[in-house]
Amino acid sequence: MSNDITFSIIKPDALGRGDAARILCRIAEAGFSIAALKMLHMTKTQAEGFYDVHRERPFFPALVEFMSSGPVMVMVLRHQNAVEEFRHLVGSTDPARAEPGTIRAEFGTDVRMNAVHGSDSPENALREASYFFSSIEIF
Ligand code: FUP
Repeated sequence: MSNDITFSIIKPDALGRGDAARILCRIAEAGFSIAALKMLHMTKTQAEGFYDVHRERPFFPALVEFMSSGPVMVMVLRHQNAVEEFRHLVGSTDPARAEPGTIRAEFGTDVRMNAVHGSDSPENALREASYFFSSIEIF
């Protein structure tokens, strides 16, 4: 399995505050290149599909509500060992526990409104990238 791509979302909290450009800068400075990028506003059904693995979790309804509450930026990023490198850059799920200097520590509010998504495995990176992009849209 190729491990040179990961999938990310700049979530509605960060986009709504106008932090997207600064987050993209942080991503570029960390050496990631953008293989695909677009802005969209997910429907509830699309957000439910994206987070299908969390369907039984108690936080699922609020997560879907939040992720469909405003526009997001979805992107595919390239880097050697992309999934792991990006999760280091993003930090822990809860911004209060995220390491200083990580994107979530700087831009996240709480465990739900945590500014960015990053895939947790190469398999999920491919699945998530293909949820939003066709193969001819990934460079
Ligand atoms: P992460 O891989 O760090 O994005 O975290 P998870 O896969 O565990 O969770 C996915 C998303 O569910 C998080 F980004 C935010 C949301 N979530 C909550 O809203 N509440 C929780 O208690 C845990 C996760």
